[in-house]
Amino acid sequence: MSDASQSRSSSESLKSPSGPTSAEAGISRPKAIVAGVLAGAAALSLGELAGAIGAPRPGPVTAVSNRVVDRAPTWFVNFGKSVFGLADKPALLLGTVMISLVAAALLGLISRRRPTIGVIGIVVFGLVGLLAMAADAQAGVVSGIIVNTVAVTAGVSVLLVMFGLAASSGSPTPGPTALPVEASRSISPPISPHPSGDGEDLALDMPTNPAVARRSFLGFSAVVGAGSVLGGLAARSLRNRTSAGEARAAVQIIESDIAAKVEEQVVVAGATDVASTPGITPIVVPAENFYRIDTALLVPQVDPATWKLTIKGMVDNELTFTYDELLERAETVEPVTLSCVSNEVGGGLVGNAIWQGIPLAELLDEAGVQPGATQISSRSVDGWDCGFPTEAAYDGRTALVAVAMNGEPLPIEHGFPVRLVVSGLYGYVSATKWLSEIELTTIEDFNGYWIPRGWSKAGPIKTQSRIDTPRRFATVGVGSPIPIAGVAWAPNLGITKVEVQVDDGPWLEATLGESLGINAWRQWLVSWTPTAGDHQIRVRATDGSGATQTEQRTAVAPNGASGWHTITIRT
Ligand SMILES: Nc1nc2c(c(=O)[nH]1)N[C@H]1C(S)=C(S)[C@@H](COP(=O)(O)O)O[C@H]1N2
Ligand SMILES: [Mo]
Repeated sequence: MSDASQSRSSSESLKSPSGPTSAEAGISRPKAIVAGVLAGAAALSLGELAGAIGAPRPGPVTAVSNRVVDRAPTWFVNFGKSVFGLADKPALLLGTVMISLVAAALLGLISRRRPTIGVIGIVVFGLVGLLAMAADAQAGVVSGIIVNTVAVTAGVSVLLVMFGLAASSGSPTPGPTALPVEASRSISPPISPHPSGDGEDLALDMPTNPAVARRSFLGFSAVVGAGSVLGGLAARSLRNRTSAGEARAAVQIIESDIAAKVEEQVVVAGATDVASTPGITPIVVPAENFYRIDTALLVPQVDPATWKLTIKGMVDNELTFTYDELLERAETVEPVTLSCVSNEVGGGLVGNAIWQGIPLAELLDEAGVQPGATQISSRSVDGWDCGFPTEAAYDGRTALVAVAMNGEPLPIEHGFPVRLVVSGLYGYVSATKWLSEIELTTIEDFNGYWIPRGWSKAGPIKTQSRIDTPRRFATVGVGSPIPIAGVAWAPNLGITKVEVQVDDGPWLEATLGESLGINAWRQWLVSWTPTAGDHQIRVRATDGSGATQTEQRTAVAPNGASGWHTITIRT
């Protein structure tokens, strides 16, 4: 073992502060960076893959991104939304990957003479991933340990192999004192002894010919790089191969007389002149066109066979319901217009659909709501939550534990298997998708997810109207009448009047489309003959309480935008 002792002493001398050659002894900076990045990429990729196999759970990237969303200051989240809009989720995931890879590059760089630092760094990354997954309602400690062990193992292996190859291939600017063989020993961590008796320094058989080693480094880099990208893509498609999709396809929604009657009303409403206006939004928005808003980076895949809804908190009897029990009782069918508090005046984060389910009050009564339970909080399988006054379940409005949207089982993005729909309340206080829990509490004792993030505790939907056609800045012909048309909504109150004003002209009363009830939006139409020049068109609605929507413009935060939708058109 004279070889081994020699190598030990040589690496000792290289590490000693007195040896000026030690600074040059590590592998080159570019190679250290490449090794770091690829170690990071391999770790992330295999981690995501491990998370996606079996039950699709969040991997480290998703879990860390989730924690970022949870913890980030409001301004950061708002900034992300304003820059990326509805692409904010892919942007966040990509950002997490990019930051991780930059950190991995730095790690490669600082550990270029001491791979042990790199190994420790990767383990620290793994711990961050583990903490993030442990805190994730859909991941948990066990899958966190498995997934991050896989990720760390992959990252460490790639780092060590690449450092070994880089060291054997020598530094690109080899100084007279930095002999490749010494360099290779100096950067290697104390792991299992080499079988050929090359000392404790190298774990793997590295090519000793520098040219061969250089080619191996490049080849290995290409393989790891391509493998990581493929692994990431595979993880994604595994997740998209939705496990809940098959279960959903097998679901049978009750086709009751009520459902048939509503369907008939929809057909009648869709056949009017108002509804036939080109460019107007359909009175019932197909699920695939319905806006989607939630914090879920990974749409929860809920298996309805094991899913349960629990009603707990300030109730006499805690109750649980299976999906089949709820399906059997889901006989109430109601058109309800759902709106996001973030919907700008004239915006598209609003839609009307036919919801089918069980009145919330019916289930609450079985549990027995205790006096003093002033708030109904609800939670989804991924931990998101919200709350609204208990009153809203009992004041006669439509408040459903819903299993179907437009006659079909809830689409996965819209909450399969079960969600809440409460007429007249913005989604962020009421419309929990992937519902798992309803907990009776008090107004004082609970704040939903968005409340500490700067949104109002009470979230009644503001009466609003929107011009769908003509589009803003459209050019229209002079002299022949054109339709001005759109939708207006005041869920739980209904729309009684819509008026349109062109420039400083008189308010023209619109013809209203068929009503699907006070919870549904109403289509409206005005015919107007353009004169030459630019024109401003605005709209305002009056709701069932007789109140006309205010002209005063407010921002979406903290409790919804107000003001009249106004567009400019040209001739
Ligand atoms: N689980 C869960 N449910 C949720 C949310 C969420 O982030 N997570 N967002 C709410 C918000 S803010 C809105 S506006 C509605 C949107 O429902 P939709 O995506 O079906 O249109 O869902 C609500 N339910
Ligand atoms: Mo929302």
